[in-house]
Amino acid sequence: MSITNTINVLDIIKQFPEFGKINGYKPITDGHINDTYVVEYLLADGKTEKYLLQRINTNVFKMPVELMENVMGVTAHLKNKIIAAGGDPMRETLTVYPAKDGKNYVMSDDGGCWRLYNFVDDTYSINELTNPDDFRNAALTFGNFQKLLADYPIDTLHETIPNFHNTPSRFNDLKIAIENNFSGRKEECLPEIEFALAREKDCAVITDLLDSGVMPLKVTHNDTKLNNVLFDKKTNKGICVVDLDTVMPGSSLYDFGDSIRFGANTAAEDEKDLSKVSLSLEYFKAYVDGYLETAGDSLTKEEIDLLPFASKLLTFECGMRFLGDFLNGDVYFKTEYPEHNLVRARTQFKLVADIEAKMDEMSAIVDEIKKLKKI
Ligand code: GN1
Ligand code: MG
Repeated sequence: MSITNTINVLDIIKQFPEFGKINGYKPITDGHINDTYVVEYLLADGKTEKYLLQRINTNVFKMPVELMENVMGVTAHLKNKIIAAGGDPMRETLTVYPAKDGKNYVMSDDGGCWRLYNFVDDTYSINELTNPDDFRNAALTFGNFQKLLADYPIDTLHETIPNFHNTPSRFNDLKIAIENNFSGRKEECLPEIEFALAREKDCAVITDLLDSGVMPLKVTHNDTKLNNVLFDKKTNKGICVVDLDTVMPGSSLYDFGDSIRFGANTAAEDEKDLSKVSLSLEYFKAYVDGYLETAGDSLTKEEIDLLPFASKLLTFECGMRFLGDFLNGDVYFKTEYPEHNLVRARTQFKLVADIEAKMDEMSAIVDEIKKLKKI
């Protein structure tokens, strides 16, 4: 269920500029965190124009004002780069429309924080791949996003969710959730708990390398789900990276691994039939190829060699988060039915097991592409 149940959305819309007569609005249900609406206006010339209204989930993003500061900074930086490259800044990144009072957001009486973006017309997003080319295009787009932000002043970014991809900290959160067992559902997920606890030694691999300075900290997206890329309807190329709430200092491996977790899974994130869940080597290869094409130059040897491991770790981390939320009583991710988080945790862990079995093949693919691209 949406968290927006008491607020009148129209009252919020009216606090943003009047682009025309409000024709109406409707919710978009993609995404597990924020509430999103498409708002349509009728313009004076009879045409219609769409905008994207979002309520930031302040239970998850506890510092929405700082978050919006990040978004403003990052989109301004991207726009400059896009213009310099001869691109279209209204299609290749998001535009925030300030409210009538000049702020980049509107606070509602219930503590909600709302913002208005442009709606990038003639694009689509993909939830389930049907061919490796689309995934390669997504990789090009996410890799390019990282490249464009490589010289962004990293110290000015607020950490919108502290320890977001700190896997040891996520492991600890899971242990606390198991101990608290607030939902009383621990008995329903004993095999999953066992699976997770057996993998503690994997958790610190990336954070240790970052902490020791062996691996560089970069400006990363941190939520590189396939459906966070908009594809152009005409060219079918990825053109715009959306969902900028978690742009923070991080590792390139987080962005790579999270993309594989979602896109290279042969089944949906919440598939109940686990026999359908596996890692597609074909899709993995397509993503490595695209990612190295745009981000390859900026990746270190350690980063490239850890691409297969990162795919496993980010999948494991997400599985732990779903499992923890199931144990906590579904307080973080939106769910559609009581076991939804457990179903999600199971797909992630099945995928982890499959990646473990395919690790050598995945490394061979990375080596092959490295050679081809002379990296
Ligand atoms: C959430 O909102 P959405 O669906 O893009 C989550 C990601 C998870 C993802 C799992 C802020 O992303 O970290 O990987 O669900 N975002 C946040 O599908 O927690
Ligand atoms: Mg998100």
